[in-house]
Amino acid sequence: MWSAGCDQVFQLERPPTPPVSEDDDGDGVMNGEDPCPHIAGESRTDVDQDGISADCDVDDAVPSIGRYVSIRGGDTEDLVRAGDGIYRIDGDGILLGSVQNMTSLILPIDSGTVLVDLGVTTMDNAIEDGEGASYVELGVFSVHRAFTPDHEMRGDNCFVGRDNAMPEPGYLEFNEDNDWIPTRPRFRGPIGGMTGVVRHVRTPNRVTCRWSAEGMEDVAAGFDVDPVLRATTGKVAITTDHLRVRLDYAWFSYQER
Ligand SMILES: [Ca+2]
Ligand SMILES: [Ca+2]
Ligand SMILES: [Ca+2]
Ligand SMILES: [Ca+2]
Repeated sequence: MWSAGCDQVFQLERPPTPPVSEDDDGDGVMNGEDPCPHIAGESRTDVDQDGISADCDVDDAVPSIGRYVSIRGGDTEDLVRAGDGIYRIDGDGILLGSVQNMTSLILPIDSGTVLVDLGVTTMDNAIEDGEGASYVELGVFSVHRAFTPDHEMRGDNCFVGRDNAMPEPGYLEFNEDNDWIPTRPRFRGPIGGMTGVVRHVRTPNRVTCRWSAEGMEDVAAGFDVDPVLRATTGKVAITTDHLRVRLDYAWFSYQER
């Protein structure tokens, strides 16, 4: 276990990078050849011939870049780690976040057209662990130009969270360029121990987010991007707030500016 600032310890614990010759989704196609390395049995539709199938391409009409981070043994590859949370290797994945603070993984790209799929299991959290937080959240941010430690300039984002004060405590929350959007679908179910996939898509016209968890119906919503913000580009980030998640993989599909 280590905290930000103990990079050296983390490096020592890091095993060799998993080869592209592994088959993480078990569909018989090795990661390096797989048009969606995290989705088994995806469609083979690939209109723009960029090697990314339509099922995980941010735009299958325009060539995109696909980047798969298989977080085996805690390896986050080129994702930048930030915040006070704990990163701990847990089997093949990484435990990201802490119940006290906010933790982030940041992909420093310059794009306004981004798809992010995260394979996660929610673990310890400040609500169920009695740490006194009123909510816990897992967030995916895109186009946030700064992502400063004080949480300014967060850009477009969605959160999968839980607020126990509400009758349906689970929620999706959206913010456009850091401004709260009233759309906030709610759902039942625990926040701890859930295994699922967060999909966040940001195009110049729309932001959508979907939470697909085992044992419940998918929850999805979105909002149209304000025209004055359409040309905005920036980084992508994954955050946890008062919550620890086991992160198994991250898939990014995006277009360079
Ligand atoms: Ca595969
Ligand atoms: Ca696949
Ligand atoms: Ca494609
Ligand atoms: Ca594409």
